[in-house]
Amino acid sequence: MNKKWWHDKVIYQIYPSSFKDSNNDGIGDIPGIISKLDYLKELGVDILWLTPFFKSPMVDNGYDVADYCDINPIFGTMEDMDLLIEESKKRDMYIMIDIVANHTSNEHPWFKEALKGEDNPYYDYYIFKDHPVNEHHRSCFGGPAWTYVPHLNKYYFHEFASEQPDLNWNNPKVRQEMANAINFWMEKGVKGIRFDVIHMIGKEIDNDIYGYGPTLHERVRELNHNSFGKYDIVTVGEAWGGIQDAKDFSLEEREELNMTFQFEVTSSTNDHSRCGKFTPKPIDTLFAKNTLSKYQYALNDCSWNTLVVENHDLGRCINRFGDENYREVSSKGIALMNYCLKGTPYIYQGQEIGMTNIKMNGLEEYRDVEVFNSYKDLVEERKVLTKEEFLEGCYKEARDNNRTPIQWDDSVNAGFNEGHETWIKVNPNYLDINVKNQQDDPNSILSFYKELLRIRKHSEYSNTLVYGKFESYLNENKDVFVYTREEDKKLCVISNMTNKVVEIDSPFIVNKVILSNYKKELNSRHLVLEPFETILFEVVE
Ligand code: ISL
Ligand code: CA
Repeated sequence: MNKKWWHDKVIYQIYPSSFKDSNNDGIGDIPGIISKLDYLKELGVDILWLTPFFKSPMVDNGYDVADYCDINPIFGTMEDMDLLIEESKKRDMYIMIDIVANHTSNEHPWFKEALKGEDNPYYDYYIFKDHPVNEHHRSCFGGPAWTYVPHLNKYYFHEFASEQPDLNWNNPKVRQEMANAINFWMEKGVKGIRFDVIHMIGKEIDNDIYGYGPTLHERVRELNHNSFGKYDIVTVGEAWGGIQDAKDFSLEEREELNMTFQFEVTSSTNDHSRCGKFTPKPIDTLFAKNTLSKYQYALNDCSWNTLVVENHDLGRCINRFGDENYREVSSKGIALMNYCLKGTPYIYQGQEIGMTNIKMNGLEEYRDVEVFNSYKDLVEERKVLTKEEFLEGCYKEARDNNRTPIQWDDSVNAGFNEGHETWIKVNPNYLDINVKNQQDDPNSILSFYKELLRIRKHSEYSNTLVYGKFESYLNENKDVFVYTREEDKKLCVISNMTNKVVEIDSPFIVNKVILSNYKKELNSRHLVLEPFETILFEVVE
């Protein structure tokens, strides 16, 4: 595996509408992001992944794109974006965009043209049929995946909301349009791309194949060759697959992407035999640690991992892997356990101050199309969940948990704006949990993140943490994750992943502690670990 400029970089995910509102219209914006670049620099992150900021009616908060080369006016202007790219670069930071290649908005001019009829050149940009190929195939947000267009007497396919028609990737013009859009951003100096549901662009609709269709890898490679592959950027695919899929996307010689997200651990808290994320279950720590190990071993020498515990679609990591009663230690422990693994750390906005899920007062306070479509589907139509069960599921897993405004300080609206309306509720716990509180406190979660990133990037341990070989220990222990990283130095992480006190015999004497979420004097193999206690130390025996 050849070394790359991005191997030691840390990626920070920004959800623009919830980051910082500069003009008090209730929605975060690009000038708001620019105003926080110094904060991000100080945190120690390098690449800013912005979820879609393109022109969009915002049915799915920007994942319904109406123009890939224009800015949504609620976020600002193209000049603002150029300034963001430039100001980031001045601080040695780079922008990663989020390309939604599988579908567009129904308000995209291509779809509006397509609706004019079979003779229109854009008709073939989408997937129209006389009848649904499989009328039981359900959209990812609940409800049918085929929508009838009366004036055409046809159905069109949409894997997500009906306002997100799927593109027809078998049409070479669609492939060229997407390459052109990417090249537009490459020329602007963007240095990264996250590809939304990229595993779906090889679908073979007539044979009822959606994810990982037969043409997938050929399509991704072609896109690489026609656009981003000509630039020295970093790419990550959102692809819901297993190890072989991760390799197929990311082995260097395949000339596709650099890495993919793995969701086996985060989605393991959804009961798929019932209603998925709306019927959550507690984390199985043995499964979690062994799955993380599995990906580490599989991609160790040949490819690259992503280290992710939160994003804009998942609940907060404290509520999934940690415990709100142990908010500070669990937040720090999860970070240390996860970001000392081999791969690229991804931090989701607000994670660095330990933001938590939000208790909404009923359905009205939610904003996500997935909540409303799933409610209609699961509660009203199929009646498989009661309203109470559904709301309980939302508290644990709804995407809006991660979309509440960033809590900057303890002023009205948490400093997200100057006290005007906000598009989504501010979590009332902002009085306790906010950036300002934590900035000057050396023991805060924020300070812990800064220290962790400093060690990872600018210390005598950096090379080991970036390139060191992974090995796991105590694989049968269901509570404690133990692993080493080795390359010139040997480092070990011991992480109690539970809210209980657990005793273990460590494979190595713990004495040269580098970072830990408890302040303790240690000098032994036998350890009595506090809830979520996590230790990074150098093995010197
Ligand atoms: O959160 C999910 C639904 O329960 C996921 O399955 C999600 O839909 C899936 O990860 C795809 O996500 C991406 O594409 C969606 C968009 O809504 C998500 O925000 C995005 O991350 C459609 O573009
Ligand atoms: Ca605004």
